[in-house]
Amino acid sequence: MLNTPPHTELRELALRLAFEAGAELVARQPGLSIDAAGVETKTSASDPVSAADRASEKLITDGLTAARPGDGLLGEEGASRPSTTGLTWVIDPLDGTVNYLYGRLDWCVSIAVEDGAGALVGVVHQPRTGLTWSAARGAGAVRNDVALGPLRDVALESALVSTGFSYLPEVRAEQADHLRRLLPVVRDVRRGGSAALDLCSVADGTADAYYEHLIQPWDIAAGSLIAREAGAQIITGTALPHGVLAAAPALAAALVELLAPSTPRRSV
Ligand code: LIP
Repeated sequence: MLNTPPHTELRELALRLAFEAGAELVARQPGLSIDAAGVETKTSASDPVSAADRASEKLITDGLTAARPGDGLLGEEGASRPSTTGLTWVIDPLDGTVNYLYGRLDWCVSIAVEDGAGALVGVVHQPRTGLTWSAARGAGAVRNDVALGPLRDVALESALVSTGFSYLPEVRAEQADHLRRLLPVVRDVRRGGSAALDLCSVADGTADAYYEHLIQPWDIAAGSLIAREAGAQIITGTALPHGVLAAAPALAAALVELLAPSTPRRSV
């Protein structure tokens, strides 16, 4: 059995580094914009990355390496290291990149650590609002130290549903088909631009559900644990191929039935 430190030590490390990275991002944000020099694109013309993303990831991975050199790393901006301890850190150094580059407040730092059974600890920190969500597997979820859950399990017609869209144009056309089916039967839809914050909105009740197709593991690693520990069912895999859905159980079942039939296929 690997000598895994108690949740508290891992959670405190993730919180410390999320706050440090958040401060770095806040300091850099005024000098950046979506069309600033140095902002590049990744998977498509609408998928930006900046020096701020990379600086945040370096700050986090340097801190993790100093504290826990044997742990694995998986980061959105390229961090990758196999684990010798059974633990791997999954990092989105800036989730909500487009929002960040437009000078908006709705972006965050997302850090999770996983073992063989999935996420063990998750932290999502939104510097511009001072909100921080965190959870440890089996130990519940909090937002700024206030315990989260249980969730309202509302019917479809009363559900406020968050979602997001791929950066790939061909996938977006298919995702629009989902929206066409969803809009007439739910209370309303929100598109926030950060999967991590969307998952935390389910955890704290500021949304009833979140789903998205073709999302990346670093976008959802921490937020999925936080939502689950607040009482949400997290559906991925065969029930929702290439996607993730978080909601209270009955609502989750109703949404999967509505969404699963036509699932966007990965772009070839
Ligand atoms: C974002 C996700 C969001 C998705 C966006 C984008 P990024 O991640 O958090 O849910 O809809 O298209 O992928 O690019 O800001 O790290």
